[in-house]
Formats: sequence, structure tokens, C-alpha cells
Amino acid sequence: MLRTEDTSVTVYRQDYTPPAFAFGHVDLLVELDAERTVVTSRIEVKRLVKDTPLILHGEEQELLAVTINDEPAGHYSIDEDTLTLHEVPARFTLSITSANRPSANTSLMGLYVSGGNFFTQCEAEGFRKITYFLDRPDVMTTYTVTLRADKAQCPVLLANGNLISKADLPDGRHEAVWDDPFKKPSYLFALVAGRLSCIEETITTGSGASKLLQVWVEPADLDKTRHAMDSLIASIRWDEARFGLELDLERFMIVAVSDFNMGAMENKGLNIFNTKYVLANSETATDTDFANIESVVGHEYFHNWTGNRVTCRDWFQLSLKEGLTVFRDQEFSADMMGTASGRAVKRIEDVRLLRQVQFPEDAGPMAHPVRPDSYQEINNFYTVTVYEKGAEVVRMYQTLLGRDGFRKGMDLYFKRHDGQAVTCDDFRQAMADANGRDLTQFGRWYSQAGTPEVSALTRYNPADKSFTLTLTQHCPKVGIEISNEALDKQPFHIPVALGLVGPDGRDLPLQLDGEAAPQGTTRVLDLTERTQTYRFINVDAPPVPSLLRNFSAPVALDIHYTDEELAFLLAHDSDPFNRWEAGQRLATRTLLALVADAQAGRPLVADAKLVKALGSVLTDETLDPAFREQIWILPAETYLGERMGIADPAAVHAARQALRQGIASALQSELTDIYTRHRATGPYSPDAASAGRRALKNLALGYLIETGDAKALALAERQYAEADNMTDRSAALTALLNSDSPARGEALADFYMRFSDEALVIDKWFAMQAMQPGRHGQHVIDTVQSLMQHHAFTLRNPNRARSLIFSFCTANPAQFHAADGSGYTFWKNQVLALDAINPQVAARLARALDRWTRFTIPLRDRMHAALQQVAASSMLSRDVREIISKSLGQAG
Ligand code: B3K
Ligand code: ZN
Repeated sequence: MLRTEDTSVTVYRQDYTPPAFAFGHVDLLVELDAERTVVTSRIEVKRLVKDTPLILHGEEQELLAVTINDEPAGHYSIDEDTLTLHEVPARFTLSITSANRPSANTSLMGLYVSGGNFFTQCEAEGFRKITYFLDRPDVMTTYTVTLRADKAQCPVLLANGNLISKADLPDGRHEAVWDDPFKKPSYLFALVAGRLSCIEETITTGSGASKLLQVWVEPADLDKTRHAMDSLIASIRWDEARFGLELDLERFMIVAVSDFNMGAMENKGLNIFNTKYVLANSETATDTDFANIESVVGHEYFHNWTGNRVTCRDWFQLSLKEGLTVFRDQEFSADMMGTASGRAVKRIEDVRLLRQVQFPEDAGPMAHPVRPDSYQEINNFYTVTVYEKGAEVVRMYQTLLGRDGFRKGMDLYFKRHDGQAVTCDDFRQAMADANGRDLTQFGRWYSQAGTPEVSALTRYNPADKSFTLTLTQHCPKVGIEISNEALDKQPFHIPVALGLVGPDGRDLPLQLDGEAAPQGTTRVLDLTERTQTYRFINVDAPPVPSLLRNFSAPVALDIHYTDEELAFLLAHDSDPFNRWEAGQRLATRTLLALVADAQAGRPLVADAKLVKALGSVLTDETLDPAFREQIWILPAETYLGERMGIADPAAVHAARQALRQGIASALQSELTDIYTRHRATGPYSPDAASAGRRALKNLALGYLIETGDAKALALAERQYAEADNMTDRSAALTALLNSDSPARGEALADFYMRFSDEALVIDKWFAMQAMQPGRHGQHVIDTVQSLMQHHAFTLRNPNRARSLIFSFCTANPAQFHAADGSGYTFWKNQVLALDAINPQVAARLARALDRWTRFTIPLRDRMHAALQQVAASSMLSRDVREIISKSLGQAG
């Protein structure tokens, strides 16, 4: 095997040492110029360890001056990424002047230019591209920042904290001074400068303080800011009500930028957002966009306490802030849904993401514990494991301790650690101490990777009316654990929420052997051993067990149900999550059988039991439309591939399409009826109920299109033409792209013309084409290749690159995994091209071949070759090299 030359340094969690220096107040003077920005820092330094040199991080800067107590520093040296001051006094004032070139910064880390304006991104290690510093999260200090720039070019000058003063300077320049009174790590530093406009509101928070809220955007986008502002206000209210946490600064700003590596960034008081998570109006944004904006605005706002006031000691602790903050944003969004059914829909969406993306990650070459033990490039560890599995781990505290117990734990966490940089263990200890619980074993969720498998065996004994449940857990070694022979994985502490559904569809009372009386109808079992048996008594009739209600733990549950039992749970389970789950199990079973049929060349016939069950859900008016829609979304192709011994994307696609067509023709009149009755009448509103009706209606349209019926095409064409909102218009266009309608081309052209000035909508236009299934042997790769030449396409804008390239490589499996390997060649070329511009974005794309060892031999050989070709490049960034070498490391 060709090996990548791995010169990257691995950083280990065990090597953590506290900083040898403390920083007091920092003054920063930033003289902005796109070609040469000059930064002067003044730092109060205190040495904590004798005879230690001060080693500062710094990258891609031109060092201009270093002084100690205002005298030129004597002994110092620099290399590519450090500045070392060899002999320093116990206390001194350090001043450093250096220059950087924002216009040339395409990595979008540090200080860069987007649309002629200046922005920063410092997490995780971008501050070192702005000035030499102890750029690590456990060095926390207060900052005063003076920004100077040409007043005409940069009328707006923003930084963290509170605005202290503004003044005009000679030569058409001006300055603004900002002060952040809260200690923070350098990764939360931010500045923004340029021609921007804002909407603003003043609100009064719980303590009676008045706060200024602003949403800053390019002037042309002001008409798309209202929803972000409303989401911010809702977030502030929610954090007060649910966690007693108040906004601490006088003002809070959100700024939107179109060139951005991820979703958004929680810089203290100055959140910087990808435009995708700020800008929305009914014409340009879908219901999903509206919901995502609410959730991301919430997420970043909630970081103000979970992340900023209490931060991470080191980057291995990333989930301390991310897992916790994702859990908080999930709960916020669920509360905003307003109904129990709405909460379930939100939970289903979150679990779907976890299973579709995190479970595979946790079984692949990048598998890592929620608190990783090592990394080469920390940016590669902003993963679904750290975020989404981390959120599940936080959710399990709440499941185990109850809502009140969880709140007590949070209160103690802030009482102990406000203003500190701490660890995941500190969080767990606060939860344990506040509740008088021993959570030692629970700590394994942070240290062991992999998805635990829980298998359930059940037995009902009519003679003594007992029901016995035996749960067994097992977690195979994954990723880099495999090479660690000494590692012996230990059982997890798994909360298993359970109910027993009686023959009439009602929950039975739950009384464990040894208990005097039943205790409720859903209860949480603590599974802590490898195998445990639970015996329920006084169970009057043979029940169908409903396990892992509301998905009480991030595990894979293996339990045998008959098709009838699944249909029964789908119809009756009082836990809406498990109703959905039963439907998914039924559909997965049917689909995997169809995949086998497809592989064997047998006819593909939709299972009548599944069609019947789905038909009853569709027309069940007691269920909210949004919930019905969730049940109707068939398991994704990638999910099905993961469930197979050897993944075969073409067979999976054929099976899933055949099932969709079978369902659509069997239920055509019901679907038409649903479509007609869920058309909106009033003006557009993105609220959960209206969005749910639109979702069900558009789902029906998607199925109807599968019939190829002229009436269905006419519905889609008409919906496209008449839509008064983006949800309906884009759903209609997607339907047309999945059809033989002669109107497809016309609609695509119309869509482009209509929205040519709306970058985020043009992203959708690229994405929809990249994700289209491809009709009659159409090779979507050809469409993608020609779209790469479109004048509106650029690799430099991450949203645009994601819209076309990532959509094709990660969201269109049957086309990407085309037998001729054309998808992999395309992938290789794009990884290399992107890496030269933006390593973080390239490394994300590099992960599209993570699971190469799981595919049919011809595909895996071609993927292997493509990986080796990338590995052979001598120019790879640390980011991409880590991903590729880990992928290749798991030899076939
Ligand atoms: N904390 C940032 C992510 C930073 C990613 C750096 N590569 C966004 C968030 O999780 O809120
Ligand atoms: Zn976050």
C-alpha cells in the first residue's frame, strides 16, 4: 500500500500542561487595510513558572517590533509558527507589532476580506494569524480593542463587548474603541469592519437591564433580517426562563458574512454568521431555512454562557461547550414547536441526523470518543460525534437526573466555574454533586468511541403474569481503538426508557419484581452491566415492549419484532418517537429485502403491509401533518447502505425508488387528496403548524411525481408557477427534476433568472441539480461538471462549493458511486483544488470516502485508488492529510 508521508504532529490529551504565563489586560490596536493590516498588542504578562521562555503562537505574520516594558526586546527568535522570548522578567508589559494581508487570506481563518468588508474567525486557532499570542483556550483575559480604518471604506467598526468611543482621525480615517469586560480566551475575539447596515431593537432582560440588539448585514439584505432578530429575542427569553441565564453585555450583535467556513461563531457579544443562517424571507428561504436560523441563532446565543463564560481548558474538551450547547439549542427548538407532537418531530429530526451521519463516523476511520484523546488538526474534530453525540450525552444526564436535577447540576456548574476554562469531568462532577449521584461509570461516554449495541430478549409468562427483559450491551473497538490491543472496552451507563404496550394499545403499569406498587407507564432503567435482567410483575396481558423511548440513549437497539408488532406500535405507541421508530424498522426491513431482490434481479414489489400501515398514517387526522410527514420519509439511501454487510448504492437506490413508486401508485388517490387539502390559503408564515402542512403536501407531491402521471406533472408545474414562497417553489422544482416533464428546463432557467441576485438561492439551484436522481441513464456527474463552468460557480465561496460539490459527493450516493468511478475522480480533483484555497473545507470533502472499505469490491478498489492519488500529493494541508491517512490506515 502506498503510504502518505505523515509528517504531521499528533497532539495528545494526556500531554496537557497548564500555561506557564498568565495574561492580564490586553490592548489591541488594529489598523485595517486589505493589503497590509498592522496590529499592535500590549499585554500585561505574569510569569507563573520560573526560568521559562515565553513561547507565543503566530502564523503568516510579518513581525515588526517586540518590546518588553517599552524597551526593544533582546533575546527572541521566530520560526514558522512561534515567537519565543527567551529571558523574561516575572511581570512585564509586552508589546508586539506585526502585519498581515487580509486580501490574500482564502482560508477564512484569522482576518480576511469578504465582499469588501473585514471579518475574523478565530476558533480554534485563528487568533495567531492576527497577532502573536498565547492562543489557547485556558488563557483568559479582558481586551480593549481600537479599530482604525478609512471612514469611507469602513464606516462600521465592530468588536467584542461595549462601544467606548468613536473619533475621526486625519486623512479620512476614523477609529472605534471597544471594551469587553469579561475575561475570554483568544478564540472568542472578533472584529468586523466595512459597509454594513443593521436592524436593531432594545429589550429589557430579567433583571430590568436594557440591552441593544443588532443584526448587521449588507444593505441589500436588510429585508431578510427580521426572523434572525425574532429568533435572538426568543433565545434570550428562553435562556432566562429555562436556565435562569441572562444576557451579560450591554449589547449583542449578529453579523452575516457570505464567505464562512461553517454555520456561525459565538464570539463574545459579536456573533458572526454564515448568511445562510441569518437571511430569510418568504421568497428566498424555505421552512427548513427558517427553522435552522432559529436553531443556530439560539445555539450561538446560548454559547454566551456555555462556552464563553465557562470555556474549555483545552480543545479535547470541545464537547463540553458544543455537546451542551447543541443540547440547549435542541431543547429550545423543541420548546418553540409548541406541541408534544412538534417536540417529537424535532427529536426525530435530531435522531435521524445522529444515525445517518454520526453512527457511520463512529464506526469509521475517524471514530473518536466525545472527548478525543488525540488529533493532528483540531479543525477536523468539529464533528457530529463531538456535537451531536455530545448532545446525546448531555441529554442522558437529564434523562437520568430529571429536568430539575439537570437544572441543579447546571446551576452548580456555573457557581463553581464561571470565568474558568474547565473539562468535561468538571461538568460531570457538578451534575453528580448537585444530585448526590455517582456518575463515575457515566464518564465512559466521554472516553470510549463507537456506538454501543444493546440487544433485548423478552419473555412473557402467562402463568405468573410476569414479563422478563434481558438487556445485553456490547461496543466493538472502532477507529484508532482497533490498534490498541491493551484496550478492553467497559460497559456504559445506559438509560433505557421503556414502556409495555398492552393488547388494547394502552400502556400497562410498570411494577418491577420487589416493588410494592407500579410506578408509572414509562420508566428509565439503568443498564450498567454487560447483561442485566428486569422482571416486571402483574403484567395482565402479553405486552409489546416499547424500548428506548424518545431515544433515551445513543445506542443501536437490536430487538426482534414481527411485522405485526411493528405495525401495532406504529399505530398505538404512546411515545411518538417510538411510533416513528416502529415505522422506520418496518420500512428498513422491507427496503433491505428489496435491495436483495434488486441485486438478484428479481422484480421489486412494494410490501402490502407497509403500504397499508403508511396509508393509515397518511389519513389519520388525529396526527399532526408534520408528524405524518416524518413517518412517511423512508430511511435514507446512505442509512440503508450502512445497514448492509457490503454497501451497494445502485441496488439501494433501485430498491428505494421502486418502493416509492409502489407506494405512490397504491395510494395515489389518498396522496392527491392530501395534496389538495393541505394547500395553504392565507399568507405565508413559517410557524411550525403551517410548515408541517406544507411539508406533508410537498411530500405528497414528491410521491405523486413518482407515478409519472400527467396530472402529477401538472400539479408540480402549477405549484412552481404559482408559489408565493420558497418552500413550495423549490419543492416543485425538485419534483420536476425527478420527472420527465418538458417544463424542467424552463423551470430551472426561470429559477435562476428570478433569483440571480440572491446568492443563497443560487446555492439551492446548484444543490438541487447536484442531488437530482438522474433520469433514464442520465449521468448527473456530466451536469455537475458543466455547472462547475457556470459563471456563477466559484470554489472560493464555501457555500457555493458545498452547494454543488458536496451535494453531489455526499447527498447523491447512487450517482456519486457510479460504477465507472467518475465520481471519485471528480472528488479527488476537487479535494486537491479546494485544499490549495481552503484546507478546512477541503478536509470536509475529503471525508466523503471515509467508508470506502464497506462497498462492493469494484467500488472500493476505485475509491482506494482515488484516496492514494490524493495521498500522493506533496502539497496537502495538515487538515486533508489527517483525513486521508486515517482513511487509508484502515486497510482493506
Ligand atoms: N464554535 C463554532 C465552530 C468553530 C469551528 C472552528 N473550525 C460554531 C459553533 O459551534 O457554535
Ligand atoms: Zn457551538
